[in-house]
Amino acid sequence: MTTSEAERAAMRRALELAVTPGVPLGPNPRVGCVLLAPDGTTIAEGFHRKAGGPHAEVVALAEAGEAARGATAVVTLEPCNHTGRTGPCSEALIAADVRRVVFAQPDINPVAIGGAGRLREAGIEVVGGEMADEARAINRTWTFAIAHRRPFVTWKFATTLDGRSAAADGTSRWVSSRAARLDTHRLRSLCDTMLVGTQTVEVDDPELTVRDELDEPVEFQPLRAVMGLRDLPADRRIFNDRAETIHLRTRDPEAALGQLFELDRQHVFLEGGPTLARAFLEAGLVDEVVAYVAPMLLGAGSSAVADLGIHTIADALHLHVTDVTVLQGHDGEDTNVRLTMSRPSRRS
Ligand code: AOF
Ligand code: ZN
Repeated sequence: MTTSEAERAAMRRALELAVTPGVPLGPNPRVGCVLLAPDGTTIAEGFHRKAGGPHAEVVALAEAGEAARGATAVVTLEPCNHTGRTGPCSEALIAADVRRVVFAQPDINPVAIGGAGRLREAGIEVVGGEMADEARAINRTWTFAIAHRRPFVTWKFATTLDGRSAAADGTSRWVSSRAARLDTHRLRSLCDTMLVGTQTVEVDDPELTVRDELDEPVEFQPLRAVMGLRDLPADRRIFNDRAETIHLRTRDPEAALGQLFELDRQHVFLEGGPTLARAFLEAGLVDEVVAYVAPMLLGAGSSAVADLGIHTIADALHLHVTDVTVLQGHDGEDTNVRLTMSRPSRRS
């Protein structure tokens, strides 16, 4: 079945609504909905504000009232079919006597699936898949986490041009320029969890909060997670009251991600040291790499990742570069290059 020009325009608008600024990220997907009258004019709009709040369809139906009768609902995600934090949207659309539903991304969340089938059963025309790629892109990590039953992992590190994360004496403070540090905070704010190892907490004592240009903590703080078996001193900055913190008592990346998934976490920003990076790489649990490279040479010092046991070039881990950006600071010295790379895979 095909869609009309008015429905495609409504879908573009619904995608815009879904990413309304200020909508908190996770654990729920971003969803937008537009209700169209039979003549193609807009009756009502809605978007999902936060977990626990009404779904996009329900917001639009409430705004439309009686006018929803005979309307077409254009939604960025297949309407849900479950009673979770709120009731099923499939039933709400049926009760409102909507005639047709056009949705973008099929819902693969096991608890919510079946909306399209339920609507068809009730005699409603249903078209799925319209602009599905665009819808998936705005819920990239939600989609990944639901599909893989674990959070998406972005590993971030900063090195010199010769791949050193710290000098031989352990000092590392200025490997990242100010521009790179600000950029890191921006990327942190797009994740729901920041993960480091106990070693990093003991040695570097990072606060792991998201801060703005004035170094003030922003409103929505990701969860701070530290993994490892050893006990940590309570006075570490990660335990301050600026954000929530959890200590995962495991050294196993898969177990840590499993626990985080149980906590509804979908995007982990891995900021630990070389040992933690190695553990995740060896487990095949790094999906994206963000590297800040400083125009500096050290010639000695620790590397971004510990020994992976690769002795010959044929065994190297390969990455695909997806973005290269020069981060220019206020003076010429303050420059880093950010490289974003996708999932490494071993060449066979
Ligand atoms: C949303 N917003 O607009 C739609 C969703 O947390 P619950 O119980 O409200 O259910 C969340 C699930 O409902 C979500 O993972 C997705 O599968 C489905 N649809 N969710 O948060 C919406 N339409
Ligand atoms: Zn719903």
